[in-house]
Amino acid sequence: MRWHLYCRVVDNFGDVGVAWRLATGLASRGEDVRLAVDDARALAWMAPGGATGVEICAWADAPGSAPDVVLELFGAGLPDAAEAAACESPRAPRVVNVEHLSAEGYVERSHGLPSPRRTARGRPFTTWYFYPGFTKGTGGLLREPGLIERREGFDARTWLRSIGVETRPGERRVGLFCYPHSAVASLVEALQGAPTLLLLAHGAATEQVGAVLGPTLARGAVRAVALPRLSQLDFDRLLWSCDLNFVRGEDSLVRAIWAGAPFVWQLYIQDDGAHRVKLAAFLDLLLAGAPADLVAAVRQVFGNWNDGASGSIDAAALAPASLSAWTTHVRRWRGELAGREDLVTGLLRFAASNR
Ligand code: TRH
Repeated sequence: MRWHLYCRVVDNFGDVGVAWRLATGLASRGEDVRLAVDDARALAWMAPGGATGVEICAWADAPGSAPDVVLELFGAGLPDAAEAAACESPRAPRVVNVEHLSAEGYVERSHGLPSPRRTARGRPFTTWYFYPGFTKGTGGLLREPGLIERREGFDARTWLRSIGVETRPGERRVGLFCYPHSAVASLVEALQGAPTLLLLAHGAATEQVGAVLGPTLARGAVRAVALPRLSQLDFDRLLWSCDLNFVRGEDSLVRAIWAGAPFVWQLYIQDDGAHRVKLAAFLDLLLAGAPADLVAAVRQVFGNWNDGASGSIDAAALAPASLSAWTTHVRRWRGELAGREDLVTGLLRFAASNR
């Protein structure tokens, strides 16, 4: 099928990051994909080589050949011409709105529902909600075929050396990808209990840890390395290389789950506090069946890390013994999630149905 994807970059890297994973996921299954994006700058470092089968174009470029499926990403709208084609062309495409990821109950209730709309010229057309999610009644999570196997066969030390990072025996590795105003001073303190290499994602993590540690990027048991912007494939490898990952937003959360190591998730802050509800729903799913002491530790770390710069990170939760129990639990949950249908497979089925 021919797919036209439309992505508007509202903020940060998650919008285009998810759009790119979707586009390449579809293309790798033999689909013909055109990705229209209003700001493609991040793709230059996220996907420097592009991908076979994916054409990137500007937001308002004429649609050209008629698509079978139009994907509106995150409810950010469609260009007028794409909307018009959705109801005026003789063979109207199916329009699917791929929404944000959440563990909240509305996701299962809303997934797959139609939404009647009107074009700029008042013509009616229908879009269909497709909600990514963690449970069976949702659209699932992005997971390429063979991903877990590739992760398990991965040699972290060799890869880190290839990007100029030398590891030391007995040193745990912690990845940090976070928003500005994070509790990095408290985190550096909490990590003092064991030799630690802190691997800093380009941007806010590097800036904040640099301000705390100064130019040596070291204090006590903690040393840090500032990384350049990585391609999306290498960003995954970074997560695979760490014993603990701090991630933010949506896409890196999913990738941290597949990495199979403990992770702490920082949510994109919403003015109305909706991110707190979203966090609570996620923790309920993540921690179902976990031992009580682990539940308490993980809830505390996630909660405090989402309190911004004033958050206080509990050293005991990050101690090796706690991380070991945490790893066991995360891997069990990963196995459960990896047993479900992945998002691209579900989307292909959804797009082909009711046509
Ligand atoms: O950048 P984010 O904070 O994006 C956010 C969220 O998606 C949020 O839900 C959305 O509403 C908001 O943007 C507008 O975090 P996220 O989702 O993890 O996206 C980061 C992307 O950047 C991800 O695809 C991985 C990629 N990345 C790289 O490819 N290389 C890098 O070096 C880094 C640091 C990130």
